[in-house]
Amino acid sequence: MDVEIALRAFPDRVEIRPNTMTDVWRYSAEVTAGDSGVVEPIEGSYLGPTFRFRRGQRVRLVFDNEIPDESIVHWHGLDVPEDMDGHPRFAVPEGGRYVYEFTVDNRAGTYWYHPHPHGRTGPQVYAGMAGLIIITDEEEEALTLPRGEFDIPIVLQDRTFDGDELAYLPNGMMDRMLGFLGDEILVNGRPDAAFAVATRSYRLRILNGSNSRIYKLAWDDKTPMTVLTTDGGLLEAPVSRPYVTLGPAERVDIWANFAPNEVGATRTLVSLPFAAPEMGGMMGGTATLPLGAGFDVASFPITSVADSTDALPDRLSDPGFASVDEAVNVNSPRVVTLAMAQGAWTLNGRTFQMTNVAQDEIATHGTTEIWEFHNVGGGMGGGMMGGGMSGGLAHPMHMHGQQFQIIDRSVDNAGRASWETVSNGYVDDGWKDTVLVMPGEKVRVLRRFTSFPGLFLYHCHILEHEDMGMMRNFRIDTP
Ligand SMILES: [Cu+2]
Repeated sequence: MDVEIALRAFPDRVEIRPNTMTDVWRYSAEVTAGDSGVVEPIEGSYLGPTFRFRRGQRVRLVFDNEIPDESIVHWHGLDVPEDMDGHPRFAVPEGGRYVYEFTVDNRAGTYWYHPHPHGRTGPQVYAGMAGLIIITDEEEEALTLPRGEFDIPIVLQDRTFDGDELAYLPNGMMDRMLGFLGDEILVNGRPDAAFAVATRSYRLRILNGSNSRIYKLAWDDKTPMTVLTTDGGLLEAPVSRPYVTLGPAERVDIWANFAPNEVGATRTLVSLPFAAPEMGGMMGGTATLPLGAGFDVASFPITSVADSTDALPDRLSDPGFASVDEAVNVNSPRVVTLAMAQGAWTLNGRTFQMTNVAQDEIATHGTTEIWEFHNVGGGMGGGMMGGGMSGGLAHPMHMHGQQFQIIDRSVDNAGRASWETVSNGYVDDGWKDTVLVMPGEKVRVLRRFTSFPGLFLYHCHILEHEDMGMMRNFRIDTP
């Protein structure tokens, strides 16, 4: 073992808003053997410490659950064996312990960890249980990317306060169906985020750690967004977008260059308005900051002149992509239909069963497949909410295990108007573990099943949808 870490989840009180203490559940970690630099706390935040792993590192994490609820930890985006992946069947009760041992074998990039007990992920993440995993490798170390103080994590979450305390109120069927939307944006667990910067380039590691909110991220001065990574690490080369659409659980690292700015100026990272998918006549739920509203995310006051900067590399990595020709089902993609049925969000009409897989959820180890996520839109069926529903909701689909590639997307006419307000911000050029699927949209992805066999999850990463059962197992069988 290269490094051993004691990881706790426990109730705590922290200062989220100035001069106010708030109850949270959070992670803390301590290196008990090996390089102590692997654990890096985020000062003044309820977020768990950042784990800084190196590809090839062998790690042991001893998780002690000290919250009054069952829990288990999922390493989001990491390719680890089935019993190391935080599947809800391994959840431990309060006072319980789960020992993880795995080799870090992911590409350099930004990943994260969060709880994964069935039915309880939404409230636990909301209460504060989440943290970043930053992986480096040789390929990245050869690049002149901004490092150290010029490499800034930006974890986006929305929260609602009731007095001094966090309010999590998806109690009504409506809020659970829509997904929780907070009325205040927190960055790294704090409101009113401001990062003093110098006139040079920075790497901003952005995680959408929100339960349900989609962001449409842009610079207020219309500087294009320069993207270095997606979920599964460095792109082949930087790409530029007018804005970046980031669904729950998705990550991008942005190359931000403040060299052209004057000291005394401020640039602001904003979320632009977009036409949020609607569900018939019942959009909005109880949210005071509805999905699709615009708001400021973080300001970057330029406070000093830098004596040096890092230039943007032309080329970043060799992604080692698979080819569509490798797929064993080129002409018959495995279709996963995202829809409302009998008052629940479903995958192919099914909801979660702890250990069951259907016949059409079994892949063969050693193969590559095309999966097609089809969000049929359509809103709420079954007459539960009354008739006349149209539209539907966006679903960020996450697959555990190996990262996948996005082959292509298409959208139907009913979904097109809303889709066009976010689709120029998709970054489909790199490895992904979560893909936003808008209403009426079909997304085809290419996924290798060449790593660990066993039982893994795929699910919607709107945590209220996941908790309601918009999650299934798939199984990778050895031939
Ligand atoms: Cu969903």
